[in-house]
Amino acid sequence: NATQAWWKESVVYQIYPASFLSTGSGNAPGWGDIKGITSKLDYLKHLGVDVVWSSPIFKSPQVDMGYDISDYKDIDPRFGSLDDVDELIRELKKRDMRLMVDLVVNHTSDQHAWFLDSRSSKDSAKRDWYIWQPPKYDDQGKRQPPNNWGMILGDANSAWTWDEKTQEYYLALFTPEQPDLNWRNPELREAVHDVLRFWLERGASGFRMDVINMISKVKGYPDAPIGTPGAPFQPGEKHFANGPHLHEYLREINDKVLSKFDTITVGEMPFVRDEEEIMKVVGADRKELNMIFIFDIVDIDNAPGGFRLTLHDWTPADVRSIITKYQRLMLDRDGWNSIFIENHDNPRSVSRYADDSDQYRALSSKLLCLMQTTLGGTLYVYQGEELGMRNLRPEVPMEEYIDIESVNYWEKTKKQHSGDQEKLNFGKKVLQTKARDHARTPVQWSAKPNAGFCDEGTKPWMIVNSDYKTVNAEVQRTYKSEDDLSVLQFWKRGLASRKEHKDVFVYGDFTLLEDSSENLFAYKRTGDDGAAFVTVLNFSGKDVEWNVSKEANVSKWVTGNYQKGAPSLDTTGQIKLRPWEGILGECE
Ligand code: TEU
Repeated sequence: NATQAWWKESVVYQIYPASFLSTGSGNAPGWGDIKGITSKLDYLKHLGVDVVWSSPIFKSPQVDMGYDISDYKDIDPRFGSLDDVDELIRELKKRDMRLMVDLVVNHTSDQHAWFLDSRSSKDSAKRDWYIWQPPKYDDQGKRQPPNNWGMILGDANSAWTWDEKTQEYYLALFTPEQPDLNWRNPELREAVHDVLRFWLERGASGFRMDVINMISKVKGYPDAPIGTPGAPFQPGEKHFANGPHLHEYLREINDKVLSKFDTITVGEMPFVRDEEEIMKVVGADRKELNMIFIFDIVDIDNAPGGFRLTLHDWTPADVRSIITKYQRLMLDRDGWNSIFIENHDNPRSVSRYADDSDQYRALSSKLLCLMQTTLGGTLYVYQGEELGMRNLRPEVPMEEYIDIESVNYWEKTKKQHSGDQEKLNFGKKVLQTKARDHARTPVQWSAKPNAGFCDEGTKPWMIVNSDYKTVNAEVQRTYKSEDDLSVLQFWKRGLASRKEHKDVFVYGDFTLLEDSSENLFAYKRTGDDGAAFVTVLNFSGKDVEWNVSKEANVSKWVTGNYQKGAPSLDTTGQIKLRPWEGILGECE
């Protein structure tokens, strides 16, 4: 019986600003801009969005697409200006919507004034704002980094970068251009609090906190366990994810800043699996964060102990058990969670968890919509997900994969395996399956050139998916019939129904109804006043039979992604679900 709150009921829509819509108001042709976001607020409002989270728009050399910030209080001219943000906030407020800012404070850009100062000399007043360590020497007397932690973004090189001038290494977990901040330093923490205040006072309503569980590293920087035998550098999360002072730092943020405003907060928390650790952050009584992004579902295809760009077999039953685990955990222990299966760091969900063939793309996108809109928690929709946008097509050459992680990975693969066609093909397959690029192609607004993302004569910063003539917002806005709703219209209905029955879908109890079938996921959601719904999802391209149990107690099937037919199914006994069919039933 969680207490109600606006941030629990909100639908959050994530915008990747470079790829959302280019109006030409920024200074970089072919880049999306802030005015582009503002111009689409009516579209988002009609969809059912309450909060807009934009990935970073701050000054940045854009080594990692804005996740390398060089000034937290100014806007990158590629996206526009502070005035444009003020206008965005005003226009959001007019529509009773809010802005969530992407707060990237585990690290800065190496061009941030703080880092330039820190690296200028060992005596710099900001030396201790970053993580500096003397080198180690091996048996041959060769200089080595302080430990074996590997860099996260793609090339599995050292996470430490040598600084010639001051003869020490600095820690940079993502790329050398993203040095990690030293949160042990109280002045640095103050400076971060100041950044939060700056944006809240300007009218933002909260934060998505980038890799916030990495801000506390284990003292002494011990070596990571060997996950990939033979590799010189290893994933070091054991010593930097959910480190010793994380909760202290989060509570300090709450105490000094957040508690003075009415905010929504979500922490990005890769690697964490431990339930106690999770509850310490999102437990209702903890005063840390409202909720976090748990990575189990988006990491489902990672090799155990490996980096993200690896492959691993999984089944729909794994998705079912992960979802069930967290639905129960939050209800049983009074915590709160986020629901998401897409973001800018992952492939498109329809390509990954369902079937993106022309035959099933729309249908199975709707299946994923039905699932997400009927699960408990705060719902996050990623731009283009509401259109059923899919991964880059397989014929797209590797040169079009331009994300830093993909580029580093592909360079490393070519170097290590030149001449070994099998290994090279595997590398390609990894990127075709999992590259972050898939989520970063321009949003497909229409069938016009460049999918309506930017002017016809301008080259978009990144390749447009070749399917834009059939997959775009304009065609999906046209209503054909009840039996032929587009993915966009289906999302709109799903979000509206989630709001109408929020006691059930947002706050209600969760009961798993099917846990033995290979491809079926069926659950019941029950509100405090007894209202209840049952969702049945067929995660396969085959017909599947299901026995509607007494416990389900369905009085009628109200809708489904095939539209036609669902309401005529039996409410007891054996029913048959068609390929990728999802249905929703109302209970007695
Ligand atoms: O991502 C953090 C993160 O650990 C992953 O999602 C990461 O992209 C993946 O593991 C790579 O293999 C956040 C941002 O969302 C991402 O875009 C940034 O690159 C990263 O932090 C650094 O700021």
